Amino acid sequence: MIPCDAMDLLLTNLSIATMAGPDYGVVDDAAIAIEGGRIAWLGPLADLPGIEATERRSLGGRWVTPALIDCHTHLVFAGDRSGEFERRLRGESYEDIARAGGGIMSTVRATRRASADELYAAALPRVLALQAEGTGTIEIKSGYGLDIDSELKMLSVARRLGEASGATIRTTLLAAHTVPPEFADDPDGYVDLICDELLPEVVAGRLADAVDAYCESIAFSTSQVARVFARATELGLPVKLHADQLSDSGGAALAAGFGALSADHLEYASADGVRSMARAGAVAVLLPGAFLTLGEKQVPPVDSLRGAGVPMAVASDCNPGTSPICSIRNAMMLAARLFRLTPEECLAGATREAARALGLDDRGTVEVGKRADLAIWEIGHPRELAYWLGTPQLAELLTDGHTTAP
Ligand code: DI6
Ligand code: FE
Repeated sequence: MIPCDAMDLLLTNLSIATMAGPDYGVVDDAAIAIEGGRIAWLGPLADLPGIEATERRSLGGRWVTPALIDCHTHLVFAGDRSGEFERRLRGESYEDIARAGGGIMSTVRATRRASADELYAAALPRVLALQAEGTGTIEIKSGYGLDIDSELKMLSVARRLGEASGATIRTTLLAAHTVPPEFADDPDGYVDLICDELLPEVVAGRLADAVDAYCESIAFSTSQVARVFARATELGLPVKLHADQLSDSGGAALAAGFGALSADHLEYASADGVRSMARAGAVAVLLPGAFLTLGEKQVPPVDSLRGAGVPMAVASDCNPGTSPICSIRNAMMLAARLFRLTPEECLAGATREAARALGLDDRGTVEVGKRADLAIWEIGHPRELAYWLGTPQLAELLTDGHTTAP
């Protein structure tokens, strides 16, 4: 459709990987018109209708993709777990360290002690690092508080990070991350607290956009997760799940049964779990940073997921225990090398499918009507985005049509 109003911004002399069609949805020699923070027109420059624009910019042949989306992070936390990494390198397992009071609980102790301002100051550089490499939308989970006040504190800090940075922050309540020591003898009592007190408060304060849980032998059983998910659903919040990371706990099928937005990790997901996800339209969020850091051997069933038509997202899982990687670009390269995703699947996984994993249908591709969340790159081809490791290639990040980085 040819717009008749004046545009805010007209970008010319660029190539687009729209991610809205096969082969990256490439449009060469293109132009993009932005109006009111939305994409109003795009196509070959030769087809550009006579457009009035407040600002016109030539991008000198650079590539434009949807802004990246990191759909699974735990980047609000305090403390340091590098000592645990050393212990694991010497042979101790993640589960043994967790059972001995380390692991997630180590970060919980530090996060409970930290003030909201301290948490905010520690997390802001992580948000800025993601933005600096082209990320416009970041999901942040709670889960290192594990009591009402500390979980609310984490979610409020996450909301504040969005206001300050210009990134869209989507928050997820992960109170069912591990059983806190106060409930060591009564894990179901902790699940009651989540369902009866915490979830209603979070909903009343509009502090979370979704609810997650950690379904694993060292965390919560499928029946405990089901209680949390039933309550979240009743209160109108979508769910997602840390599923089948260290063992086949039936997590993928459980998530699918609740119509989850996504099931994440999935190294040990069964064939049945994959089929249920395909039927439910749940996204598989793959987290190669955790796989690498834990020295895992079993890769997620990527061929089955692909064959069944399950959309695959890729995320950093930025957290101090299992994925000390504050980079979606690095996660993309690792997904290609370790999980054998194609570079195109990696880029789709950090844009289109990541948007879907967050339930956001207004971004993730470059199409008319979508938000003008665009990353502009110094690259020769979009496959390079899943090829270079730790190499800055971002020229500019636009969110809502405005420059957000560098
Ligand atoms: N995501 C998680 O929530 C757990 N593993 C993962 O990949 C635990 C994170 C942690 O150890 O702090
Ligand atoms: Fe995680």
